Formats: sequence, structure tokens, C-alpha cells
Amino acid sequence: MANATIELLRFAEASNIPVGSTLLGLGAFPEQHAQALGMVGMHGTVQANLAMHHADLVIGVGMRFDDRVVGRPQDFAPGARIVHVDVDPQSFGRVVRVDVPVLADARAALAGLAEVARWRERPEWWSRLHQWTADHEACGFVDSESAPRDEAPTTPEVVRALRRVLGGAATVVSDIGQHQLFVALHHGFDRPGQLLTSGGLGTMGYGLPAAMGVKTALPGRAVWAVVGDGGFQMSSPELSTLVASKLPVKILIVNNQCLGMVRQWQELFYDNVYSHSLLPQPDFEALAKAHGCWATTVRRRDELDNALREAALHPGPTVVDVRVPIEETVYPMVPAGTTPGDVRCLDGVDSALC
Ligand SMILES: Cc1ncc(C[n+]2csc(CCOP(=O)(O)OP(=O)(O)O)c2C)c(N)n1
Repeated sequence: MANATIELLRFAEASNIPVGSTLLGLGAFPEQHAQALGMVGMHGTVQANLAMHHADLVIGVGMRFDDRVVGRPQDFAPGARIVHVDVDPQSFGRVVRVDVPVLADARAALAGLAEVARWRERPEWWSRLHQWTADHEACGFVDSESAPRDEAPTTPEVVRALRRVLGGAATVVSDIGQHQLFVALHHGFDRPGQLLTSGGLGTMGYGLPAAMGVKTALPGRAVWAVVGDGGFQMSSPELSTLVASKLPVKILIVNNQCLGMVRQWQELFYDNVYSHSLLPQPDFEALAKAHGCWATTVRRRDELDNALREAALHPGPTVVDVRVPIEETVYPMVPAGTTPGDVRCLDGVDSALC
């Protein structure tokens, strides 16, 4: 929001310090940059979480150190001095201790830091970071090259297909739940404003209306709402508004036939008691068509790219209902009440083994 992208890049490169992003910060630092670690927090990457935990210095710029990022606050980054840059003095020390509060606009602060930064090679630190990245590259994503073409694609595949087919040109507006974290982990964001999502409060039903707002403000942009089947049902009447306003918003329903994030917690922490998370749902293709939208359903991975391409080329609003497996789990994960140093990968492989 401070338009500090260039200053951030300059400071990072001038100092050779690795950069992690919060969910709402994704895109502020290009994810393909050699110093990018990806997202921090409960479903952030292993390398970003371990980097925070083992760092001797953490500089938080414009972020809130909220509980989804820091885990157990008293044990956050135990060996680090913490510098916190924010425009709101109330945010200092609200969640974690702060050694150096800096009351400043992010852009001004980063420009100042870039001026005084000294480049250091930090070979040991970088070799640990590269090792963590290499060890956990496949965490949460099983390569689907050899997977049966006639089976349902996984959500990471769907997200990567979206990026591939649209060439990263679209503005992605995500709803709340597993699909949201899969988008954050697997799309790759290079510019601010490329991803909009409801962080903090995490209000399901946000995705479609927010996408309509973006499309109205930026009619020249391709705008894709990526929603879960649960969240979509909280705002699906907006299909009428879409058709009436002739707004060509593209809707991608990541349809796992359940409230996936609730189901994941029930599986991991509540003895597989799937109370009220496995819900019946309407035929979304039929529902969309009833509203006058172009719509299709994807049941096999070999149908995915074509369906996305067709939807992208269609001049009006579209709905692509992609059936993904019910039993997906978003990894990496920092379980509630633990620290980023306890980040877990796929079952049985956790960072304690790194
Ligand atoms: C309005 C609202 N109600 C409940 C929740 C709690 N919640 C967070 S994720 C989630 C499940 C989302 O399911 P779905 O939209 O199908 O997405 P998925 O997790 O399956 O990708 C729920 C119920 C919420 N964030 N917002």
C-alpha cells in the first residue's frame, strides 16, 4: 500500500537478506527472485518459516506479526532482534516483543535502509536456506506429470494451470479456505495487487463480490475469482448481478465437495470427526447456466487447461467448476500453538528432521 516495491527490492539486493511475505504482502517482492522465500506463517513455506525461527534479525515491514504468522508469540524468533516498521505506533509490541520500533512509512524506511545497507555474502545462512528449500520443494505438491489423465486434478495442479494458461496476467481474487492457501503457495505472484484475499478476518463469501469490484475498477484486467464450493455458496446470488451488469468476471470453483479447511482440522486435530463439513451442494454448472452464465465442469486433469482457456476467451462471465479430491490437506503447516520452527510437511516429515 506504500508503493514500496522498488525500495524493498533495492534494500534486499543491497543487503543480500532473504525476503518472506505475509499472505497480504504476496506480490510486493517477486516470488521468482533468488532471495524470495515465499509466504511466511501457518501455511507458509518451510524455508520462510525456518528462516524466521532461526534468524538473528527479523525486519517486519508494514505487517502485524499476527498469530497466523508468529504462532506461539513468546517463542517467536527466539534468537532474533526484531525491527518493526509501521505507520501505526499501536502495532508495536502488540503481539511479539519489538527491539527496534520504527514509526515510518514503509517506502521511506526501506529507501533509508537501502542507503545504509552493506552487502554481505552470508554463505552459511544461504546454504541452510537453500538446503531447507531443496529438502521441501515437493511438500504439498506431488508431481502430476505421470498421474492418470482421467482422474481429478489436485488443487496445486489447478492453481499452477491457472498461472500457466493465463501467463500470470490475471488479477486473482481468492476466497477463504484450503484453495486460498494453495493459491498463495502455488501461483507465484510478481506484482502488488495481483492477489486480493481476505486476510485476518478471513470472511468466506468475499471472493466473488471483491472480484466484481476489481473488474469494475479495472475493466481491462482479466479478473479470476478462485473460490471454494462452500464460500461460493455464500455469494452465488451475485451471478445475477454479474449477468445483469455484463461483467466478465471469471469464476473458478475449486470443488472438493466439502468445507475443506474445516475438514482438514477435523482430520488432523479432532479424530476424524467430520461434523458438518461434508455438505451436499448444487450442480454449479447448472446453477450458473440458469443465471445465464457460460459454465463448464472439469472432472479429469486432461480437461483442465482447455476449460480455463475457453473461459478466458469467452466474452462474458463464466464459471468453471473443477472437481478436486475431497481428502486434500494443505501443507506445509505450523499447527496452532507451536512456532514457525515446528513447521510440518507432509505427514511424518517435519522440520525437526531437517
Ligand atoms: C463467513 C465465514 N464462516 C466460517 C468461516 C470459517 N471457515 C474458514 S475456511 C472454511 C471452509 C471453507 O470451505 P470452502 O469454501 O469449500 O473452501 P475449501 O477450504 O474447501 O477450499 C470455514 C467454514 C469463515 N472463515 N468465514
